[in-house]
Amino acid sequence: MNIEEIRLQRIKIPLKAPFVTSFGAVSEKDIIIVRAISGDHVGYSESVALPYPIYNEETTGTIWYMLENFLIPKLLEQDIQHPNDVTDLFSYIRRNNMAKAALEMAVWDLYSRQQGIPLAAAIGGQRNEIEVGVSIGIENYIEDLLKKVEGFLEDGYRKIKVKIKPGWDYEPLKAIRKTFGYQVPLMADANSAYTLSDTALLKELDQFRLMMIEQPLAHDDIIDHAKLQAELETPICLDESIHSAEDARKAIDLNACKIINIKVGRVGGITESIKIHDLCQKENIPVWCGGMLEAGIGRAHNIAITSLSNFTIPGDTAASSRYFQEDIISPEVTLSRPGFITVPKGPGIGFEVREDFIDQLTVDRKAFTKETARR
Ligand code: OSB
Ligand code: MG
Repeated sequence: MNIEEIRLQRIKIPLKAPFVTSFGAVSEKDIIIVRAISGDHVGYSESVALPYPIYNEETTGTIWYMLENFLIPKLLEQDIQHPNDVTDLFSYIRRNNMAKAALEMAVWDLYSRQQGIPLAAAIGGQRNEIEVGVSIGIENYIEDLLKKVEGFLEDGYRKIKVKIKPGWDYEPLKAIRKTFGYQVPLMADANSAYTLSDTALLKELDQFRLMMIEQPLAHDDIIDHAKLQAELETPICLDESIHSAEDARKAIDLNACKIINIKVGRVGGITESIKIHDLCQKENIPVWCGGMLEAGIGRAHNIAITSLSNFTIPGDTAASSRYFQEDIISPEVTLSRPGFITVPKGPGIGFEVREDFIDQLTVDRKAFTKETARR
């Protein structure tokens, strides 16, 4: 692939409103834009970690450190033939999946641009448009939540996901069902806020006939989720617990979940995401694409991965305007019709990157070549 240079550019971009979950609030995205350069071609990605280690152990700062000290030197050390090779190159490094993915995704974008085809086509995606939902954070008042649900339903979003935590679970879900009925595709995401001792309460939620409950138990658990799934009618979807195809295999084997949320960053890249996708397809486990409040470049990658055939449940990839005043790509991501986003037809991620706007948001940058990367 002849990758000559990797450039990192760290930007901060405020969210329109703080996003609140059971693990804390985020009011600004802190992102590393990665460019993989070969001749006239540039592949782009963005890091998806939060600024603090509250969703997983990584942060934007740890990603920069891993990229600079280990991942970029390793990648530039030899020439790779195909983006699939990146996963093997990085396999000697434990975890740090979001750091690995940040580089691997840029290589995949570069590869598809070198081939002159859309990223979606390069990974085997079939869809021309993807079906999407929206994730709503924890609100202070049920009235505020209902207003948001109403607005997103008007936009046509095909799945409403609400964040829950102890004390904000039964009542908000009941209010949504009472106000909008049982036809609304509704799910809850607990981000690990419960334990098996909450089983009785979680069983109470069965009455709301949720599409699924996402990650009710510990971020590193599979076993207790299997115990809980045996007690619940509501399907469990795992997010935080799945870091690899091997994790997915074990979770499916133990009946710890009936659905899996794939986040490319969390599992270390596009190649591993495809592996999980294919395994789940074989095992009749539907998947959907999760989100990390991505700006446009990450959002474009999410659109591409969702074009794969077993992404049969609407993902969390909402329009840019749901998160940001202005996005770093052009055009920004919009719904092409209610509840759907068109998969772009241009090469790579298929959106123009707004270099000027990214420069305005920049707080740090560094370039690496074969010569300068080696320590
Ligand atoms: O658990 O899916 C999650 C955001 C940040 C960290 C974790 C999660 C989320 C979301 C929002 O639910 C998804 C999105 O809209 O990007
Ligand atoms: Mg989640």
